[in-house]
Amino acid sequence: MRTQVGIVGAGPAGLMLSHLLHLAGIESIVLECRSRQYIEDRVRAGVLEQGTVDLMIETGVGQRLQREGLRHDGVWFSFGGRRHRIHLAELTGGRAITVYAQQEVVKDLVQSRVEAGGQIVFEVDDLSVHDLDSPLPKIRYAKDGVRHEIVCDFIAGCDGFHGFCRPSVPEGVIQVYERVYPFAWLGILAEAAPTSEELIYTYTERGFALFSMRSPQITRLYLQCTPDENLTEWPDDRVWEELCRRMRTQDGWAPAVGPVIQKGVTGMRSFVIEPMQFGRLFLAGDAAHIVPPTGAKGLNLAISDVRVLSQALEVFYKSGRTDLLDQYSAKCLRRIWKVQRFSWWMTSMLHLFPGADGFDHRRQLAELDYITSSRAGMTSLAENYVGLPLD
Ligand code: FAS
Ligand code: PHB
Repeated sequence: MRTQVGIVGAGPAGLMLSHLLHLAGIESIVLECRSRQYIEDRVRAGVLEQGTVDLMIETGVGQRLQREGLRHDGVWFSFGGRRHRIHLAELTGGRAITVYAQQEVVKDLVQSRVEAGGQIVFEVDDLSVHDLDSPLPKIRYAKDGVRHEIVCDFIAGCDGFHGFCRPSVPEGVIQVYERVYPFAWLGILAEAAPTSEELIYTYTERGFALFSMRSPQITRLYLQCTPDENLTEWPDDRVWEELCRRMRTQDGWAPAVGPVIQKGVTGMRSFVIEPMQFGRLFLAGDAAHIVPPTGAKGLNLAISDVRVLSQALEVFYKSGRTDLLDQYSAKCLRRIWKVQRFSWWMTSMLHLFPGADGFDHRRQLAELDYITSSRAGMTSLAENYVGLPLD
């Protein structure tokens, strides 16, 4: 088989790349090791930056997002038993976040690719990449026991953190920058109508908690736990008791309790590789970087990577110019490190670190007091939270 761009991974990065290339008249094949059902049911992120929303609408895959997405012009920070609102839209010239689940983004992109006759091969295994530093890199894989080879002009490694493409880069080429946090998030989905219309980030002496949602019927909640937390020790009523204990505010607000329909623990790390390219292999999304979810940036960063890559590939195919491809890594990394800084800062401000003492607690409270009372402080947070303007 032959294609222009071979894409490994049908997550938000791989699917959006295939969609953008299609709009530019560039052919691609997406290879995914899971089934279509699995990737469309996988619970992950839930917050879209303004730039991600605009891109989906501009490129014709935003209809359902516009109908079902929940636009939020503000976000709340709760500490000392009181909630404080940051008016995102007022502080950023009308930009906001939209709550729309990652699996819905994936469904919309798969649907659009399939309707446009795009090629997505699900349930592949034994995938490998070859001749990355040649003009014709290759992807080999098996499907239903039959081996296949795709000859490409370029390969996009969009196969996530645990994927195959990054480890395929020869030893010594990639520099890794990493921070693993000494805590994790226990997250639940619950059939309970959200009792707040906007997200609430909560700091308490018992640890962090986050109130989010997926729809007017479904609440999404997280609480800080240990990295090796044992879920069997967290029956639903204990989860609710701890969530309400951390989140309840002096004015009597608390999340509504309801049946828990999904529960999981997500580890937290900051991870970046440099460069994000080796020969004709371009890495994007979680394959190249991980952010702790406190800043709600993972999905959005994956989308901004492939926006840069698709523009560079379009210029290459239209004019033969390779300068934008050569600049891909540096251009993405400039944004990635700003987003890493914001995600690390939100994580450091809102979580309890082992060994933290009274000084740390007072300092975190002072930081929260500053960002919710200083216009300069809240503007900086708002600008980063809705998504830094694209270069
Ligand atoms: P993805 O991981 O989404 O997609 C990679 C795809 O490649 C997957 O479909 C995988 O099956 C496939 N693949 C892997 N290896 C392969 C192989 N060898 N061959 C073929 N296919 C292969 N971000 C937030 O902002 N908020 C959140 O609440 C949040 N929650 C998260 C919870 C979890 C458990 C995880 C892991 C991440 C979460 N994130 C969250 C971050 C998340 O949103 C990611 O940033 C986002 O999925 C990145 O998209 P991709 O880079 O496309 O990678
Ligand atoms: C979510 O809704 O899943 C969510 C929201 C905000 C975050 C992380 C996750 O910071």
